[in-house]
Amino acid sequence: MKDPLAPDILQELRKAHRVVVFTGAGVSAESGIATFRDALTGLWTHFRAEDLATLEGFQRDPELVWGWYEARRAQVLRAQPNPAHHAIAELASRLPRVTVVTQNVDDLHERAGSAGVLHLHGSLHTPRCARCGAPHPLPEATPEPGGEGRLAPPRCGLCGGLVRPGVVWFGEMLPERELVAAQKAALGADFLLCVGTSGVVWPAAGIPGIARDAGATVVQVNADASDLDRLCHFNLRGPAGEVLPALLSAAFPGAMGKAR
Ligand code: BJW
Ligand code: ZN
Repeated sequence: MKDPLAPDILQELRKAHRVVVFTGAGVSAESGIATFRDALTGLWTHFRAEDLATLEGFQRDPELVWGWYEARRAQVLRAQPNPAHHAIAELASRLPRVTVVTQNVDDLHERAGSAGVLHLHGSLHTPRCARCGAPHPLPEATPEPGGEGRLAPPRCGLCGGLVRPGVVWFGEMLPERELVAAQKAALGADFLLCVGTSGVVWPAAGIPGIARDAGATVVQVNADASDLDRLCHFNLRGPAGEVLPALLSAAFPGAMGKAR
């Protein structure tokens, strides 16, 4: 554990030219979006990933899966970016090149002002046909799920197939463009900031290691211990919405004027 204001972290951050910010569910936790593996509140503590986050689960019970994802999309639409998202967006205005790589399926980084975010696990906002792959734009308003949160998925206008959430489920390949771009950014990074991820889901979990092996300084911000603790040069323990603004304003006096 290191003090976020430790001079060595600040110096490394100030002199960085190519920064990667690698985020997971913890960055959105203070916006009221549940994480996956936190002991009491994590989604996988209450729901079975095999039923809800696999293609087989969707094929078995499309109404259960579509209803669950639409409820989560509705929650994200009501949520607001928190100071962690704002600090990450502001970092891009302080340093030459900042690439945000997220495992999250929400759009809170974009709504905080981050551009060119690489979404390794897709998005709740880009559903597509499960049969032909055609995108299927949805209205902003989400229909009310019926009993037990079930909801019939829409049908594709082109082929009549069922529309599925635009996220990456277990056993599915990550989007190639995003994964390659993220790995390339990690290879070229001199500083990688890892925020709010347990680091257990692959291949995304390999991103910090790629940066570290290529010589980058790797700093983790996490409320708890994670699988990435040993890999990181510095571990900052605490809520991202507090630690990141503190880190930013210590590194760049005057930063976070509005958001803190
Ligand atoms: C805070 C905080 C605060 C809280 N401030 N911090 C065995 C070994 C290795 C790999 C495998 C294996 N068996 C199977 C695999 C592959 C599998 C995998 O990795 N499984 C592991 C779980 C074992 N991976 C895949 O299947 C991937 N595809 C793939 O490998 O393709 C190739 C292939 C194809 C076919 C056959 C074989 C290989 C796809 C992975 C897709 C993951 N999808 C999900 C769901 C997305 C849709 C949805 O949203 O429903 O992605 S799972 C879920 O986990 C989601 C997340 O993006 C992902 C990562 O979770 P994340 O973000 O780290 O959240 P948490 O909850 O785990 O952690 C939160 C952290 O925040 C914690 O550390 C807290 O402490 C912290 N925190 N509050 C700061 N306020
Ligand atoms: Zn179709």
